[in-house]
Amino acid sequence: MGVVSYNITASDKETFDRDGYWISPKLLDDETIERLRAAHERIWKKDYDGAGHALHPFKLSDNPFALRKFDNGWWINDEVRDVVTDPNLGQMAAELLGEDEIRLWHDQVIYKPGASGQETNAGNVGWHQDYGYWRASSTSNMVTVWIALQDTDLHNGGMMTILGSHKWGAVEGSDTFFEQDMTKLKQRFATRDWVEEPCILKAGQASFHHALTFHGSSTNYSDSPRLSVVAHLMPGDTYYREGRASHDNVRLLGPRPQFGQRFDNEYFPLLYSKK
Ligand SMILES: O=C(O)CCC(=O)C(=O)O
Repeated sequence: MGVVSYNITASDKETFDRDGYWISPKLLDDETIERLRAAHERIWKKDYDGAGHALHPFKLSDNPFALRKFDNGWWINDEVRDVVTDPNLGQMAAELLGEDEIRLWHDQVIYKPGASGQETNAGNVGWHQDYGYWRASSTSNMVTVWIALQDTDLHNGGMMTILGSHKWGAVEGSDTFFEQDMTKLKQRFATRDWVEEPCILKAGQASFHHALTFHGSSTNYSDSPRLSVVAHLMPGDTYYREGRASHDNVRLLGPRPQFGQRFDNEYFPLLYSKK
């Protein structure tokens, strides 16, 4: 149960630093994968654990092919919480980012319906940089862990990353997750070498991508939904930075957030500390 322990090698870190992403070995056992798949079903039925609430209440779209996304699943689901706060995930993130401490920024539970061969872009995730949304955070040295709950490739709408794009810095207007015209976005952002790399994962494997790495995904042509659980992780001393676009997480600092205030309260659990 939980995330297996894995020590990042020098070669893994070299890959992450060079390419902006790294594919892990299988991190979840089959039982945990099944529990998370069941957790998905419960979440979409609004069967929540505890007496908690969502930061953004989820509403099912009328379009059956629309992407479903639930932020902060760990607030309302025990299985998601166990995985996205797992110390082993934190340790891998710390070693890849070269940080001593890792906290959870937030998670996402993502469901991309199968379109059974139909052409639809309703499940697309537009080319974007995660840091395009996270500029209220003091550092871009953050990482996203995208955990597959089934074998995932381009046929079922798997993610693609743009090789080495984490070296491009924070690109203006890169908060384009919800724009679904991939061609248009490519025309906008492909001002340098644009090499699309598919993240091909077996169930239980994860891709770790840097917060500045461009990524996105297209249609799930298969007959089954593509399920994932995603942890966005940050260094332990990340704080609220002045003069940057806001993010809903800033609300979690309290009614009067201060520039310089660390994201270190109970909404941002510490996963790992080397000290
Ligand atoms: O699920 C996808 O296809 C993309 C998710 C994403 O953008 C992310 O996890 O940062």
